[in-house]
Amino acid sequence: MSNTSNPAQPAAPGLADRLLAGDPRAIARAISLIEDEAPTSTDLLRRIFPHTGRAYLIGVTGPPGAGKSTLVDRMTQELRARNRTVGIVAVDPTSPFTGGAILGDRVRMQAHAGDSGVFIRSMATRGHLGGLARATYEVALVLDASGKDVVLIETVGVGQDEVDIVRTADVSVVTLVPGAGDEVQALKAGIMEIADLFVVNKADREGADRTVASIESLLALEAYAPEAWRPPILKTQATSGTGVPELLDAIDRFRSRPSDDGLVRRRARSEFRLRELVADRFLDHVAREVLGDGEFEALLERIAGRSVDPYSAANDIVERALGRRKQA
Ligand SMILES: Nc1nc2c(ncn2[C@@H]2O[C@H](COP(=O)(O)OP(=O)(O)O)[C@@H](O)[C@H]2O)c(=O)[nH]1
Ligand SMILES: [Mg+2]
Repeated sequence: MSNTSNPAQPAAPGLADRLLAGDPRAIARAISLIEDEAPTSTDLLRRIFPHTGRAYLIGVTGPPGAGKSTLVDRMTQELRARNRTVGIVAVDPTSPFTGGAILGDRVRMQAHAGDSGVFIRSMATRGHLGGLARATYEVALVLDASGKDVVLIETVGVGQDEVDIVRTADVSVVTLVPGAGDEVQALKAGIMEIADLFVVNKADREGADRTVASIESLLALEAYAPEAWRPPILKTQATSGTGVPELLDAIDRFRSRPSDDGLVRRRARSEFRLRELVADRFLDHVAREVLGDGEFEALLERIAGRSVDPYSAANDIVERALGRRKQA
């Protein structure tokens, strides 16, 4: 079902060590193993996990064309100027298909080529059986283990995948552009709950202040405790870099906010991943050892036809997996 189901296959000798030493080729190899859901990737992740947790994960999300890639590039420049190393994961469904995004990414990669303090990787959005959010998180772990101080995760939109990806990060930056008033309304539900900071990019364009105002009016509806973090709204112009230092300063303030919210978030993330892994492995076990060929599919049919309810079906499967009941 996924790469995590077979922990036995050892990773290539030396790969983890080279990765931990920051070798770019080892980083690239490790990411490929994760993307391919290679059985050895689990062993690799297990080896590197004790060396992770040091990087700060910054999620940058927003609609296509908002300027996220440009912004991430500028943030990277600024972070390098501040002597921090940077890993970038761009999860952009347009990247593999549209020349524009690929070209943009190539230009970006060239801009940082030769700087061993930066590692950039675009992720395909298709074909992740274990889920895109998990693959993204695992790639972030690799970059973390390789010694990057900051990992920037660029992702498009506000679907469930993206919300899960953003939950992976320590801080989420939601990027909007002038004239996005309607968008702000539409994004309300998904985005409001995950945004730690808002960026109104393309501030050189008309209407930036109106967009700021519409985000503010949404924030005004939320009840913030006096000591709670209230998402600031920053105006940037990614093409020139205007506002980017202020954005990074705001992220630093968020990071050092006087609450244990950061720890709570990391715990929640661990819980999410652990539950997911346990569920996956259990389902794998069920598929291999408990259910007969085609039984799962047949069960789905019967549930759809209302001859079985899913609660009884699930109970039955669990009982059988635990060996408490013989197959009917
Ligand atoms: N006018 C203006 N254009 C920008 C700004 N930031 C990005 N762009 C342009 O917006 C387009 C989309 O940018 P991109 O970073 O690829 O957006 P993404 O799809 O969100 O990653 C590009 O043509 C950028 O040059 C900005 O601050 N002002
Ligand atoms: Mg982009």
